Amino acid sequence: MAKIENARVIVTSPGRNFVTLKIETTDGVYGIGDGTLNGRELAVAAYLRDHVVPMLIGRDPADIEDTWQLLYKGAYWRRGPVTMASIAAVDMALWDIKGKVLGAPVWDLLGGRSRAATLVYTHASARTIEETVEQVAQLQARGFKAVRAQCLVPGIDEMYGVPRQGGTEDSSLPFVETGWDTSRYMRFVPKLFEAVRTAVGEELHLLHDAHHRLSPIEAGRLGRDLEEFRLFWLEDAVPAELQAAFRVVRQHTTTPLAVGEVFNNIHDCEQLVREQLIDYLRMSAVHGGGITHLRKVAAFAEVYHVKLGCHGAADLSPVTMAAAAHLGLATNNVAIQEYAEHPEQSYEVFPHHWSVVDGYLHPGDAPGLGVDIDERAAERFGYVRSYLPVSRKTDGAISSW
Ligand code: EZ4
Ligand code: CO
Repeated sequence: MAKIENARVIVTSPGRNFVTLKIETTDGVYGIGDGTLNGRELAVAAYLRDHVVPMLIGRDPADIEDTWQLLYKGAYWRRGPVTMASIAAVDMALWDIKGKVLGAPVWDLLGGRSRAATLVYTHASARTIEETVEQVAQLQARGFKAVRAQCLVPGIDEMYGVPRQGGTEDSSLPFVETGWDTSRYMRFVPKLFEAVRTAVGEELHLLHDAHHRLSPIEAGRLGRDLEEFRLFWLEDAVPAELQAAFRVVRQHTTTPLAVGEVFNNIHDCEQLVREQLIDYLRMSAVHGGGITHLRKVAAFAEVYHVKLGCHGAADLSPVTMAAAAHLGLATNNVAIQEYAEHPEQSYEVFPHHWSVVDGYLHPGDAPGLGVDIDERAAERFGYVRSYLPVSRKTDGAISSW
C-alpha cells in the first residue's frame, strides 16, 4: 500500500497570491490542490502546515472519503472558510493522485462525461455604459456565450467589479470604496442592461453581480426591473447568512437568482436549496470543501432543481479551474462556470491541460486533474500581503462588500 510520505504548502504570487498543497506518496506519485482564500491566504497555509499535514503522513492516499471525514469531523470545530479551503486543498490533491495512479482523468472517476463541455461566463466591466457595451460585444465576438456586465454608477467614485483608475483590486491595506449609494445603483443598472441587451441581441446570456449590497426588498425590486432584459442570473443580491431572506426576493421577481461564492458547507445553503429560493448555487471546489463535498452539494441541489454555477474569479487558482472543469463535465446539474483569466505569469507557475474554447471549458484527458505547479517558477513570485476592498456608504457607514 502506498502511503502519504510528505505534504508541502506552497505560497506563491504570480500576479496574485495562491496557496497550493502538494502531496507526495511513497510510490513517487504526487498531487496538488488549491487552498487559496483571498486576503486570508496565510491563515490557510498555517492551518494546513500546523494542523492538517501532520495528520496526513502515513495515510493511504486512496482513501479520499475517509480523509475528508477525518479532517472535517476529526477537528471537532466544523465549517468556516479557513478550515474548508484547507480540506479542499487536501481533497483535490488526493483526487489528482488517484487519477494519476489509475491513469484516468478525474472526470472519468466521477462517472464520466455528462456533457461535451461546460458553458462559461466571463467578465465585462468598465467605467461607462458605452465602454461596457463595447466590452460585452468584443467578448461575444471572441466566442463567449455568456458575459457578466458591471459598470461604474455615475456619482459613485469607485465600486465593485470596475477597474480602478491606476490600481488593481488588491493592495497592501484594504482599499476603501466610499460613497456607496444603493438608490443610484438601482436606478442605473436597468439602464445598463437596456443598452447592453439592445446592442448584443437576444442570444447572449447576460449576468450581473450585486455583490451582497442590497436588502431583500431592494433585491426584489431590482430583479423585477431587470426582468425585461432576461438575465441568466442576478448574483449575490443579498448577503445570505440569513437564508430565509431570499423568500422575500423570490416573492417579487422571476429574474433567476444565484448566490453562494462565500459558502463553504452544505449547511450554508440547505434552506435556500430545500425551499427552492435560488436557481444557481455558486459554491466552488476550493471554498466548498473540495471535489468530495461539492459533489454531495450538487447531488442535494439536483433533487430541488437547483443548478451549480461555481465561483471562478481570478483568485481561485488554475488548480481550482481544473477541478471545476472535471466537475462540470461529470456533474449533470452544473449549468455554467465563472471564468476569469488569471494574470499571465500564473500560467507559467501552473501549467494545465484545461482550456476554454469558444465559450466552453474543457478539462482535457490527462490523468488526475491535469494541472501542475512549477515550483521553480513559483519561487520567483513571493507572497504579497493583500486585502479585499471594503465599502462605505455616503454617510460613512460600512456596507457589505
Ligand atoms: O469578489 O473572488 O463573482 N465573483 C466575485 C469575485 C469575488 C472575489 C472574492 O475573493 O464576486 O470578484
Ligand atoms: Co460574485
